[in-house]
Amino acid sequence: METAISTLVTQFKVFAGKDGSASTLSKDEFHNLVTSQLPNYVKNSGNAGVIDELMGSLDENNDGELTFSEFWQLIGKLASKQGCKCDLCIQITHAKVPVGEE
Ligand SMILES: [Ca+2]
Ligand SMILES: [Ca+2]
Repeated sequence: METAISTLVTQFKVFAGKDGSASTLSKDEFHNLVTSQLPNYVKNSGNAGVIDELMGSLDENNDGELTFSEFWQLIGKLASKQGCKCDLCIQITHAKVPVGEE
């Protein structure tokens, strides 16, 4: 379980560290993360604006940046929406945001 979560945290940090604040995702960084890590999500929607909408729905405080806990909601949504029963998704669905990532 800790391995799966730390993989996600690592991925988040790789993308978040590209510009601006290293602990939050800007719109461009979020775009890069989604298109490279979740290509099917974008492809299936058939809508280029889907990433912007998605970012808007996750950005709870509307500051244009996603913190790890804001981003985490997306992972939880994807895991539950797809009803995936792989170990990772089950762990994610039941996991809490790791303390100290805020
Ligand atoms: Ca950043
Ligand atoms: Ca935010």
